Amino acid sequence: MKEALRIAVQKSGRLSENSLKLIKECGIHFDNGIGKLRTVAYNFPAEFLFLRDDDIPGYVQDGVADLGIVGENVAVEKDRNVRIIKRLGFSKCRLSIAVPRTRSYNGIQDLNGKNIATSYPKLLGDYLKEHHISANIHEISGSVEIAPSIGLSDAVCDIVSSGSTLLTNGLKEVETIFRSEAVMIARPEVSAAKEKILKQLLFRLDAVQKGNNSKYILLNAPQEATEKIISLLPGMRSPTVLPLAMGGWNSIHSVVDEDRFWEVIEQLKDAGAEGILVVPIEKMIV
Ligand code: PRT
Ligand code: ZN
Repeated sequence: MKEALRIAVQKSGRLSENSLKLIKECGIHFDNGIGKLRTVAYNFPAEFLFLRDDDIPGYVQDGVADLGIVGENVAVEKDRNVRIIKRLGFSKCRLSIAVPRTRSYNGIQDLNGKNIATSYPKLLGDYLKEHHISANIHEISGSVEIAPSIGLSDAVCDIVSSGSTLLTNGLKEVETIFRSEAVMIARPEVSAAKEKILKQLLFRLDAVQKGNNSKYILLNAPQEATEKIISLLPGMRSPTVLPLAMGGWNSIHSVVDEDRFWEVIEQLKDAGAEGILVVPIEKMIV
């Protein structure tokens, strides 16, 4: 077989669906039959390994896989010799310290001498050290949130997303120590042939991400408002302006950042834009 990039993705969990979706959006297709541990893409030199997320940084370091998709929290906690080559923007969460809701909390110094249960001893240890706090880290691998109620610890340090797990366990979030999202990690070095494939993959990922972060916008504007409207729309190079069949009006097309979208729409309406259409962009190559 020709050289192929070996990419490790989570077998089943919070990262799986979005990891596979992103790979498909990059135009890479494969058959991932249920229970398969390994599969080869039909139309791109890549093969996929389906693993537990905790194992991925180690496998990437050891060269079993060339790339992997994991939460940044896992990438940093495992402290392996891998590099983060792309932030992927999904599975966002934070790692926080929480204490029982009924306990008063006046600042991080309150954690001195306390027992803190966590599955993230490195991230927590680094944070406590940085803040000159001496606490006992109690490493447990799951159900961290119940540790205070069963008398195992005074506090927890766990992943939070909506906050409902903390709430239902009578805990309150008091310190956010790390913000995470899914990232792509890579071995420090790959062969020249694999580096070439990696470049192609990163190019596709970029196009997908830029497309996802932008909207294509079309609107009608009277001639006298056209200049003002153009000044509100950056566009890839500059907006497209086409005359409408009806005299005195133009159709203006442009690309707008998802983040600035609602703000820009308001300004366009105020400037006299009508019939505004907003269309998703599948891929964007600048
Ligand atoms: O089986 P495997 O080892 O592969 O998976 P896993 O069970 O270890 O991980 P998984 O699938 O739960 O999470 C994978 C990654 O998703 C994590 O490493 C994070 O980067 C990210 N992520 C995003 C989350 C959450 N959101 C999340 N909410 N990981 C875990 N949680 C858990 C958290 O541990 C807590 O129990 O959800 C609960 C909190 O959620 P809220 O919404 O109640 O605050
Ligand atoms: Zn895991």
